[in-house]
Amino acid sequence: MLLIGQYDSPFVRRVAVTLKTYDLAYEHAPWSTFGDAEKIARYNPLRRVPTLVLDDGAALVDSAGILAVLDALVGPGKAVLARSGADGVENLRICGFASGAADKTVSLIYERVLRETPFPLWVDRCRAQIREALSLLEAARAARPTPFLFDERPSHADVMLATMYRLLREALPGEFDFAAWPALGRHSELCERLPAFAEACQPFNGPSRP
Ligand SMILES: N[C@@H](CCC(=O)N[C@@H](CS)C(=O)NCC(=O)O)C(=O)O
Repeated sequence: MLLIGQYDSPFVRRVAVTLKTYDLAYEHAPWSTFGDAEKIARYNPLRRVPTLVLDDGAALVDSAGILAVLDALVGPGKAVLARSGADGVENLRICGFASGAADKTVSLIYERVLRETPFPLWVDRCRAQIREALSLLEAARAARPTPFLFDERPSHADVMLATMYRLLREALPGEFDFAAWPALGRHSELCERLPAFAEACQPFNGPSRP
């Protein structure tokens, strides 16, 4: 398998953490969505990451769909990041809000970096969406007494929470009051200590205006 994209993307990173957790071998092409767009286009006309090229040449896009394929590939016994039943619903709920906050973080980064004069209405909207989603996620994390969200082991929701939080902290450090989200800060520290997170890690290397 070939994973395309840099580890400063929370979406690429969640796929890499899953591949590593499941002991699935892969090659990594750390291509930039802007600088290496034409290389990515050979596999994915959207020129987006993550793109996961399977051994039969099929290219998968969208991290949630990629994780569903990886869970199915290893099977229920080995898909240790997946959850079922009531935990499965909560897992998807938290993944949805955390990946949505990551989407809005990426939008805000592009607005700040790529546009000569950021559009205030869009900046304010993204900031409010991120801040309020993070408050919802802070409450969800604080309400759970276990080391990770559901038990002693990380889930896909734990991974998405932590990869989103790291992007937000690194890319937009002055934009939010991170002290308002202490449970998310502790959660991030716990996840970042896991070997799979440490191996799939790079400092933020955002887009630049051509
Ligand atoms: N919903 C997608 C989001 C992926 C995404 O936003 N990727 C960004 C990098 S973090 C990207 O490819 N940006 C370039 C573009 O959208 O043109 C997923 O979960 O994989």
